[in-house]
Amino acid sequence: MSDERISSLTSSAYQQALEVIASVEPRIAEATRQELVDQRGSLKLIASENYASPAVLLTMGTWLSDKYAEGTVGHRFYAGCQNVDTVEALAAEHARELFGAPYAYAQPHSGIDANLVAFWSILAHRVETPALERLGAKNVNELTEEDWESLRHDLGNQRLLGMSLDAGGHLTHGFRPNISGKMFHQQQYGTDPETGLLDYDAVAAKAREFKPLVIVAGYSAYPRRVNFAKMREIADEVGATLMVDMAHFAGLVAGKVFTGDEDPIPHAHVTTTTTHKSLRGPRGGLVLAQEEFAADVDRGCPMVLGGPLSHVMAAKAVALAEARRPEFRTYAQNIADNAKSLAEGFLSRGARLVTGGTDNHLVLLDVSGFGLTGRQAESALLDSGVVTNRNSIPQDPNGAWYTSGIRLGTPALTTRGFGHDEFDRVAELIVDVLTNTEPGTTKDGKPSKASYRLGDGVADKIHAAAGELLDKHPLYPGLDLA
Ligand code: DSN
Repeated sequence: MSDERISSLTSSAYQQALEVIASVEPRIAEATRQELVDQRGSLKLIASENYASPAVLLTMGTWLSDKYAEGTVGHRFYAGCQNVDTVEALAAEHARELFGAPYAYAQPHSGIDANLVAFWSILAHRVETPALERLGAKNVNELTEEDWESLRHDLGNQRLLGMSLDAGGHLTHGFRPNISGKMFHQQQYGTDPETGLLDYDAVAAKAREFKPLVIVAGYSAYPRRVNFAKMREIADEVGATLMVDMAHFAGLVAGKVFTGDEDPIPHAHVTTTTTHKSLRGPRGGLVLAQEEFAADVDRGCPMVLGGPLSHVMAAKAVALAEARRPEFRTYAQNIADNAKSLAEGFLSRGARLVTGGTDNHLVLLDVSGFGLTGRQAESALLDSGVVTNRNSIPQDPNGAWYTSGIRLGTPALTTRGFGHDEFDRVAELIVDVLTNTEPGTTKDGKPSKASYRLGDGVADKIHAAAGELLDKHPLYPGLDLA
């Protein structure tokens, strides 16, 4: 079908949908319409966001949402799940084919859920199953109270080694305030203090000393590629299970930008991802696993997940089918090329980047050189129509709330068609805003980490310049909600 025909059908579908919604709660119809206006009119640089296709978005708005289907394909706790079975089986099939994974589980509602399913599948496989075999029981219901207490103690006393938050890891990789940092005894590996790069020898030394059951690799704010073959060697040496969280870079894996040692699928025992970041699907999660973990991952619902979101699984199937098309590889390569252009744009204007650059989809800009905290920079940029998020940098003196960094990613604007010149201009606009922002003071005149003063006229000037770029690359062209 032609792009014009798709736009025209999408336009009528949403005009009518919003009219129906407005007949019940007009404020929701208005907020939905306004969100499109806002996303169209700003530079979306949040590294974990994207714009899904109309086909993916439309798939989410159906009566598949009305069906309960706890369990797995062909083995549900409710009657009448034949269509959900079709949907879930197709989502899993597309995921297996796209990533070359032996097994895929499409139910997780989010990345945190996908990681919980992965953790519990590893605990089941490595701790629970051997204990049941040893005790001659089929399942935990057959255990004596005493045996159950002992198994429960073992399940709750395992070790996890993950990347620290300030080095670019995710809060679900053993960060204390998250459940992963509470259910496991956790330790964290960081990056080299000089280069900001992963030091595999240091990770190996820590693993040898700590002897974790699980090593988690993957990141949400590390601007470099990871050698997953090396991470697997480390895991094998200490008898750990390697889990990779590829939520941020799944699109680069799907698009074959990350191959060989940089492709986590053949190296990890279990790989998790979200589907809405560089993969450009609906908001949700996926777990991919080697065959030996499949049966335990399949227990995700009802072990740690509520009933599957069938409408979202359907949209995952549509997005994964899109990602299997040849043009997705071009898109993925453009994401990485554009991140390099953005990085070069900053470096050529004297800004400092963590690790000195990027070879994935994101850059981490150290804004302390502008005399600002991440929070001040984030706010000044937002005032100027540039949507980013503040982020800790390694050994951040401003902690995880105020931070010293701004994380910027290229997946969304690459979807809009931005290329090298546009990303260089984006870097120029950001440097302009930060150069013209001063830290503010608290009510009693002390230095503030939150308040700021943006120079007169800067916000309007940057809005206008951003608008010129955005107008050349319209979002959902032809979709008219007026
Ligand atoms: N919130 C996602 C991110 O921005 O990286 C990960 O949870």
